[in-house]
Amino acid sequence: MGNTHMPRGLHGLLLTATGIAALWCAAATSPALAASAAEPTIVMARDFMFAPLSLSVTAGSTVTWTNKDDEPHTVVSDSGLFRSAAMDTNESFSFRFDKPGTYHYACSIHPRMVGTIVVL
Ligand SMILES: [Cu+2]
Repeated sequence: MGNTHMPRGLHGLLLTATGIAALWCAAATSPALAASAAEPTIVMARDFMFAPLSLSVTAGSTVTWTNKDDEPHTVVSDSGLFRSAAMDTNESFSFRFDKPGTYHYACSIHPRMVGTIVVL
């Protein structure tokens, strides 16, 4: 009696864990899908570059920039649409793009750091 109950519960747990792992794997192994998913992310990591330099998202997407660099960076739209404060290491800034178009931005501290968001 007690012998059959325990393994059943365990089996269910294992199935759940496997399902989550499979989902996670699918997301991790398809960067193209991840880029167009609900939470597109741009990282500032090194070489004073935004990665990716150009990102395409669908209208209504919220783009998050995360600073993984030791230097502070900002994200400032050329058209004045959005402007972040200075982000220190591991700080983030998010902006929701509702209208299709091409949006150029730069880091106000390092003007050569430029990037583009294309909203489809
Ligand atoms: Cu910068």
